[in-house]
Amino acid sequence: VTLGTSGDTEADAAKRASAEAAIALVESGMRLGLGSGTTMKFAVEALGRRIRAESLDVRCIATSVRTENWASAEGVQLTDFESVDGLDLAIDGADEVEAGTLRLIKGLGGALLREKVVAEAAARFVVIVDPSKIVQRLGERAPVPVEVVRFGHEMTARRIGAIAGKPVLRASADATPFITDNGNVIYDCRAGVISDPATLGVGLNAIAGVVGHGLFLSGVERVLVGERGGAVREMKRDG
Ligand code: A5P
Repeated sequence: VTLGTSGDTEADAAKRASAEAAIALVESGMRLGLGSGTTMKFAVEALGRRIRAESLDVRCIATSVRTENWASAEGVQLTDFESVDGLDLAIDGADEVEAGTLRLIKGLGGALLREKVVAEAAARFVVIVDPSKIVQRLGERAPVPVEVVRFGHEMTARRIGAIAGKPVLRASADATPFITDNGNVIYDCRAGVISDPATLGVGLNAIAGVVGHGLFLSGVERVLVGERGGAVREMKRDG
């Protein structure tokens, strides 16, 4: 379904709406974290438009090489953690958002490790999604991606499988293992609804060879959910 003159599908319209609502939070002088994924592409484009229209002074750290390329194409200035102590605001997509708790699964795009480094560096972390990402319980739909160093990854996967469900080595389109921007592989673990995400996260972090996982269990300030008609709903944590 195509809406308006922009060529957006309805899903794109929802992503674009959430992305633009997040970029409206940006102020000149901010240091920003830019996440990865198709929703973030709309955000980087919206940021580029605001920078050009308002001559905003913002410096950004991107969570993937892809996002870096989008930012450069939009004239968005990039920096690094050698030059900045922290970030004012990080904006990123998600693969699942648990209603009520705002806990996330991320990493279906493969950028989970840098995404977590950037989210933890930011004073505020805002998540942008379309309604398809909202779940009642984490694990309902998405597997948990786990980033693993290549040395001994088969052994590491056996240990992951003991606590996280069957680990499946992620493949690229040409059937070779998918390699992250950090030179690692990813195992996607699917065990259905996750009864205790905190314990699973701690357990994964304790396995040698695991460098990160896609459970983001704290730190989200708010989730901006774009609706297909272009409205944006703000989700906050219950209680
Ligand atoms: C990237 O590693 C993921 O964590 C993304 O945030 C996630 O896949 C969202 O991407 P979309 O906006 O394309 O759904």
